[in-house]
Amino acid sequence: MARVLITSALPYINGIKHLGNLVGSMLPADVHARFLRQRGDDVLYICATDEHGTPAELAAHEAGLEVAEYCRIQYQAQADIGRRFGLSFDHFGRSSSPQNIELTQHFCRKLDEHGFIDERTSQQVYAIDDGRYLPDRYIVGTCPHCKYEQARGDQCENCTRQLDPQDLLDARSAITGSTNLEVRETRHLFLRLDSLQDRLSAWIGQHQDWPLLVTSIAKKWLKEGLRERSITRDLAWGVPVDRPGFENKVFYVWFDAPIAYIAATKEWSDLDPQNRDWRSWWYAADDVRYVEFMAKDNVPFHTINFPSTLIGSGEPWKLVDYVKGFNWLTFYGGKFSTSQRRGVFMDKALEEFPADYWRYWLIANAPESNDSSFTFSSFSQMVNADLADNLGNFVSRCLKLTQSRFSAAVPEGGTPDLPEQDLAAALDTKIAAYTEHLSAMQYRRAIDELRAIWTLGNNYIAHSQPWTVVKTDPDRAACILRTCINLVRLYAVLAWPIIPETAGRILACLGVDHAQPEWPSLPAAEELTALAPGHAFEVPPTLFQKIADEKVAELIERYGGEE
Ligand code: B3M
Ligand code: ZN
Repeated sequence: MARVLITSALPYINGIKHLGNLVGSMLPADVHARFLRQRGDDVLYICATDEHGTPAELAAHEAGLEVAEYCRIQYQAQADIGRRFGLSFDHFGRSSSPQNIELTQHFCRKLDEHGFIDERTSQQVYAIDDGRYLPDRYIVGTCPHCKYEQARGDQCENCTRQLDPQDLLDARSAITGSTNLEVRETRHLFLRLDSLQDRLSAWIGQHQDWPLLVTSIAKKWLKEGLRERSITRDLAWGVPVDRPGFENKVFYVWFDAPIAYIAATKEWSDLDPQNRDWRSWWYAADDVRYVEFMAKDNVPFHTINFPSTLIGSGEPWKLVDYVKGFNWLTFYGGKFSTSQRRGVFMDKALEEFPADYWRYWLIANAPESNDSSFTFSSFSQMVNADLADNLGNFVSRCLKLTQSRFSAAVPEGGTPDLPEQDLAAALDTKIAAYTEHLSAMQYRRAIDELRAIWTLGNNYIAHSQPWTVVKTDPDRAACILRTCINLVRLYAVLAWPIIPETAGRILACLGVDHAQPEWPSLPAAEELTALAPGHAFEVPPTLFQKIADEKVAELIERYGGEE
């Protein structure tokens, strides 16, 4: 039994996440956690809300709430929507927890002890009327190069040039529009990534097995040469910097957010004395395999910054063993956008269709080697063909036919013959491939196999025609249907990581373990006899409703997609 620690990138607190956020981190991590638990591994899946930074402050301000209160409400909303999407976190914590404050300060102290922290004076724009320092991207003005009027203090998005706030013409606060700005001297802490470059390169070099997407980003950073990075900010909201002269400063959100993976594990550990000590997962934890899930924009922070924090501490903290990175999911080829409310968000998604419909489409179309595009017609086609026709019809057909020709129990009679042997042989190959792809976190390939496994059942029943055979040879029909009902069980067990709610419902109707069914380990021929004659079942109501073309048109209208 392996011990596997899984984390997914921490969702920002500023509002409910969209499908792009979900497929790039939490959902695939959940599939991995579920699959490994089914195989009997000791899994700990940790996530949390990322609550610091200027976006949280601004969102709270917009909502007319204190930041802490805003975060409390949004945390509840995100925890709730995660539950409703079937995300099986062992703990969903918060980066604003006391545990994270303590650990973040601890890491800074340790880094300092080992000479990896510099204190330096830098210049920062202060908005006199707003009474606060402004982060570079909250200063807007005219680009000196292309004269674009909405350029930000860190970059002009029109000509893409990198800028300093001082470069902008007619600079103003993006928050209040005030032009009453001045440049002030301010002291900050810098993490000496440059001094850690060699150790990081060596460590990245050991991980040739990671997705190319991930290693290429890390190597690009290393090649350009790491520079020291400021890890403190002049803000009121965040983890306080416990150092004389830093009373009004907090840590940069990207310094404390990854540490919150550890802190959230400590939250989990502190909650229940039954839980294993958090240190056993993170500290000198050589028996743990640690896997991270994230979208590509988060990769530098997880392959450069966070490992630097851990290595530079001089303590034996667990470094990630495998980074699963994702490209972008687009909405009709364009960007999903939280600020512009473009695309489908997790709460609205569940108002339209059950979680499993979304989980299935997203995993089947995970942006692994390329970006992938969400469209309602792709979504409806896949739900209709794969879930409603291929899986759903098979389940209800087998069970209804058995109930009407025999009774609501696995029928007795006949013995498996050539068609059953062929079926079992095909299943053995495909289940092995499916298991392999899930282990390797190759989700598109995994779903291709799962779909093919479902098709095997439909071909089998179409060729064996139990509805005709029953009239002349009831024993043979019983054998076919018994095989089919066992296939139904096998399908639900195999689909459980992807569509847990439906899989659980099917297994409940079959009267077998539906909380966390064990992964099949026997040859298919034996798996197909697991439910013995006489075992009672219930016929579930329709598992998946087909999505009609009119509904697709209506969704496009409402969500602003364009075919
Ligand atoms: N909140 C960014 C994101 O969700 C950030 C991830 C933090 S992971 C430590 O894309
Ligand atoms: Zn420009």
